[in-house]
Amino acid sequence: MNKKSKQVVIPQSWNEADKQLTSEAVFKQRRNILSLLGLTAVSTSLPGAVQAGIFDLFDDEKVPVVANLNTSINTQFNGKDVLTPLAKVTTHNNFYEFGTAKTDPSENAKNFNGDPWTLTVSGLVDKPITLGYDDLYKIFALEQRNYRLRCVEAWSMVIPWDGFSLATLLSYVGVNNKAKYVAFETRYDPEIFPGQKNKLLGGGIHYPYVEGLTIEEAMNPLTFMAVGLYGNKLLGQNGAPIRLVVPWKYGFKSIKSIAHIRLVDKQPPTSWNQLAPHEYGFYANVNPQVDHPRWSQASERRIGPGGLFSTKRIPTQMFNGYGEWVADLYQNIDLTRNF
Ligand SMILES: Nc1nc2c(c(=O)[nH]1)N[C@H]1C(S)=C(S)[C@@H](COP(=O)(O)O)O[C@H]1N2
Ligand SMILES: [Mo]
Repeated sequence: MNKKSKQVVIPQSWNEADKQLTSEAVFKQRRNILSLLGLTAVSTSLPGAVQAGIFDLFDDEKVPVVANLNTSINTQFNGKDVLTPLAKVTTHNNFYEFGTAKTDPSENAKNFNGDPWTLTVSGLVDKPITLGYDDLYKIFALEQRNYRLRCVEAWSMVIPWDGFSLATLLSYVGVNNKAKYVAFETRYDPEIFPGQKNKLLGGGIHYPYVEGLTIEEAMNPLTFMAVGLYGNKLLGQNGAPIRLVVPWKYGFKSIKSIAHIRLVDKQPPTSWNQLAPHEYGFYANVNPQVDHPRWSQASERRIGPGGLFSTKRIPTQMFNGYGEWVADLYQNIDLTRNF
């Protein structure tokens, strides 16, 4: 694909000039692309992210995929943010079980799609459950939400996730009132995840990767279990078949490829906190006022079609811009000490 058509097909706000590209030629070109996909018009039955993102799929000359998950758009989260191209969402990843370089997960997860799978939900619940791979897509209605993902390393993306709220799952199993925290654990299987048996590849983390939330955080309507993105099942590198997404916290809280969820009465250990407690706390709320000991958290780079260094830094927002939903949770907490 030549440079010109690339510019044409990628809607983006990081390049103001591209906003002017609304000529008839551009329109015709879009129509041609759509008819190649068997879509003569931008169908309203397609998830919005796919409508907006369908052109992005041509970035890096990736073969486009049409949404196959039965998902409905939650328009509450369709803000002004420009979606990160699928090609970037699936090739710039942190998933240390597959290696620490950003391209390791996409390269090393090629044969991993999460099938077969077992997810257990147990502990202080009324009705513990074990879900199989197929259950993950049918037990609850799927919805699509565009969320900002802010990594503690000061880069960010905007990703249309498909899934259901964690509160829906927790309500389904029934939360015992002794439950104060929710503990999450990634599947432990060194045959699938080479980083779990090779210390260097795995970045020194003690596996399985574990994470946790307070019960109030877990029940917050923003807290999401993703089984897909851009309308398709998650690829291995993004945490197939099911991962957590907590958009107001640094990305490392959004644990991938979850095998166990346990409701507990004590604060559970979390992997990055275990590795470097002075750098990564339990809360890990996005906070431009509390710097990482080794870098500023005041701003970030939003990854665009051109990759990490193609964009200017933008200011980081308190709670990643989700304060209206979550600020209440932290009213009596000193966020400098509880970082
Ligand atoms: N099991 C597991 N989950 C993980 C990680 C990991 O290394 N292992 N990395 C985290 C980090 S640091 C980030 S920023 C996000 C990245 O998600 P993405 O690659 O799908 O964008 O996943 C998080 N979940
Ligand atoms: Mo991260």
